Amino acid sequence: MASQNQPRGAFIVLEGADRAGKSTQCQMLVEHLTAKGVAAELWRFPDRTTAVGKMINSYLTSQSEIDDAAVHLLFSANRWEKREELLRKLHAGTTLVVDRYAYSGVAFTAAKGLPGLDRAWCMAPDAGLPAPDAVFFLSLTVEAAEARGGYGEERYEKAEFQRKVLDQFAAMRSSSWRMIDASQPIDAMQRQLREQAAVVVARCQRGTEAVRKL
Ligand code: Z5A
Ligand code: MG
Repeated sequence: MASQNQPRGAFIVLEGADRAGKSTQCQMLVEHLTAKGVAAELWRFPDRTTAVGKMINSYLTSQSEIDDAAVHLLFSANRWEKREELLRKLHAGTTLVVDRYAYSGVAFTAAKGLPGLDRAWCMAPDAGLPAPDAVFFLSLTVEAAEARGGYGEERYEKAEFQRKVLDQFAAMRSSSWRMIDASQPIDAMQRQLREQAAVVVARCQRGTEAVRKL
């Protein structure tokens, strides 16, 4: 394992409201970084390609029912199963731009308001996972998200539930999160992200940053 004093890739997470443009912005950011000569990859959670991810996909698309606690643990397991590869990539110098991470995990389960599944319980299984070097939170109201052609067909894509998810994100928000106003045009958001991502990438390339843990 590389020491903390070696240059490495940056671990950048985009979180935020549904339809805020996370996938659009992640894709654009990776293309931009690559064009600038920065080794960069786009990752997303859930990663629906793994065996665990396939169970999650089946749940999200309502093809299967899974107990709420159990599916929460599956979302977390989906991150744990990618942990080694994630660290290997970072230490090999690849910047990872990640579409959703553990914060979505906590927000979506805690928003269910189920007895015993409070935020502290929801955060526990992710403790020890690599922590991102930066979290960019794309902020958008439910009304604005609905104006973008409405929500999709998946399990959580309903306005009332999305309001609860946004409340959970707000309760988790830390001063280190960078807030991006997602009601702006796509290009304006991307400009902000590029500027802020460049700082994080440069910091990690200097080799002074250890990968922290959640
Ligand atoms: N989940 C969980 O429960 N637990 C976990 O641990 C994790 C996730 C990690 C995965 O959904 C679901 O799993 C999610 C949380 C839960 N459930 N929900 N709901 P996903 O990430 O696969 O969802 P998605 O299909 O990618 O949708 P999204 O993330 O909500 O959308 P987005 O990525 O933020 O937006 P987009 O796809 O880039 O753009 C949406 C539309 O808006 C599209 O037509 C764009 O062209 C348009 N758009 C984008 N930006 C703009 C701007 N700036 N202006 C106007 N229009 C725009
Ligand atoms: Mg998306």
